[in-house]
Amino acid sequence: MSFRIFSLLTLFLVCLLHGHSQLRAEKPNVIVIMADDLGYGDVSCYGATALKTPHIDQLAADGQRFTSGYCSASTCTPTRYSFLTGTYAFRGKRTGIAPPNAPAIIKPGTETVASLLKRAGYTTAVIGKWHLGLGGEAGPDWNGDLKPGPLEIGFDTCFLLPTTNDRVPQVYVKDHRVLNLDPADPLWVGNKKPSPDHPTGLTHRDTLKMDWSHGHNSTIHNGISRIGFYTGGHAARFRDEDLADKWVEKSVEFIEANKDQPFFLFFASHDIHVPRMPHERFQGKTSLGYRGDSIIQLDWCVGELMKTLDRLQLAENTLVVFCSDNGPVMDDGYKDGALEKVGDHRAAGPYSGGKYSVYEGGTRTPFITRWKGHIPPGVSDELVCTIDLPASLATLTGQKLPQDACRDSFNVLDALLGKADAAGRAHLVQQNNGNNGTYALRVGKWKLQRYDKQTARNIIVEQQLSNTKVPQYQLFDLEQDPAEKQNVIQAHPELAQRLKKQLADLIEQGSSRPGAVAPVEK
Ligand code: NG6
Ligand code: CA
Repeated sequence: MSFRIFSLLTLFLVCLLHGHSQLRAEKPNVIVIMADDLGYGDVSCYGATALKTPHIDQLAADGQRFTSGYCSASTCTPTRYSFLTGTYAFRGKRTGIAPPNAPAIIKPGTETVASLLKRAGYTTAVIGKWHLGLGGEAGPDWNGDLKPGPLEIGFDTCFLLPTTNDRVPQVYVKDHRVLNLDPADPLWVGNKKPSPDHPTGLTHRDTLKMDWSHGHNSTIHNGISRIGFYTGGHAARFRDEDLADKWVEKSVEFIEANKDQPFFLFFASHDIHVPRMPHERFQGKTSLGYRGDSIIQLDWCVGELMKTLDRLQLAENTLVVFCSDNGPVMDDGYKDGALEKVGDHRAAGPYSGGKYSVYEGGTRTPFITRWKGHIPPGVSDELVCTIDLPASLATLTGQKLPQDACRDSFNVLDALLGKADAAGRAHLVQQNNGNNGTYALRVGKWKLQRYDKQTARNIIVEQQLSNTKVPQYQLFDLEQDPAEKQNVIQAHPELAQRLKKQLADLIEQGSSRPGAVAPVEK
């Protein structure tokens, strides 16, 4: 080959590679790590001192740590629904905490963060807890094809815990099937005792390795009784202790297989939801009991994912978002010592409330973005929410959203990327569970709470769950009173009126994203 041809070829290759890297720069890989029931104050970069979370802290040190980062609901199913669809869960049907045999809540054809990234050329996966239902109206066909599910709403592949691990069954779902299911031992799942002699947390309580405190007293698996009943599927069942390792193993496989093209991974950790049963190597590692040990396990998972990105030289080509699906809870149905061992640890940080509550502790959670070389390290006070990820990632990857899709998702990309002077949301509606008339509206420093049933749950998270009587409306000044202790509604009647109307409008209008319209009801 002549020197001239060689030079031209080299030049051509350099251009090609350069062009390729420029293209990649606009389509970084995206990993959303969603923790389960992790509170604002549960990790050391948000103030925890009872334990250390070095890997999550490192993410924060390398990226933006948000002080007003939210999930949209204070329970799992509605937050996951609105993170994926970009639409407030109270607009949807059956978006409250899903029971074991729930059908798929997000209908095929719905635009999701996964479908829009898939359209942009990404390979998409969800690995971990699903809890958004599987199957058609009749519910999941556990021994057949479990669809519709994630694969019908934009995910190329999935490896799931189908509901949440305090609910039956304890099996993995890979794409459309229960993994390792022996047809000779079919899996049955129901809400009635299948036979009079079926052992439960009530009849065999003394055999349990972790006792229940409320609910959670039906079928026993791995020495832990659950919500709901099941029989069969023995070869498919997993051990609670191995869940985190499995999520990491499957995620590393997925990242390795897709290292040369853009990928989206929704890493849906089950930590630190009940039953908290971390791997033996994490048990006893903190003074906080299994709740704290599960936080250490979650931190380990984050470390493993980041090591994988480093090993494959993907850290500068991957946007990582770390968030939680709702705020903290101590006793959520099992006697795991969380309440007794909490000491000075404040799981919701300076905030009141936690899981099930629209006080800040219910939805204001750790929220970190990291994209090495693209996001400057720092702390951001901008208001951002997991519901904004669809519109923001659509902007990042140049995708247009259909008018009736992602109806409450705001493009806050610049805030997520830590750009100077970038603004987050102007307002955010919070909810607790399903569509039950409990809402809050944050606008700037003001927070309006609305309770159509006039009861609020669990205002001090480090206490046993309780219901407290509250007025229908309360108003708080989050700047003066972040813990929402002083209801100042009497002192600001006009402001309260305005916020009540704004909240009612946001609920009734059917959409809040500029340009979006609610679909016509059929
Ligand atoms: C509640 C359960 C709780 C937990 C929650 C869902 C009882 C008494 N309580 O109904 O243990 O499973 O649902 O949590 O059964 S979530 O994080 O998935 O929303
Ligand atoms: Ca949760």
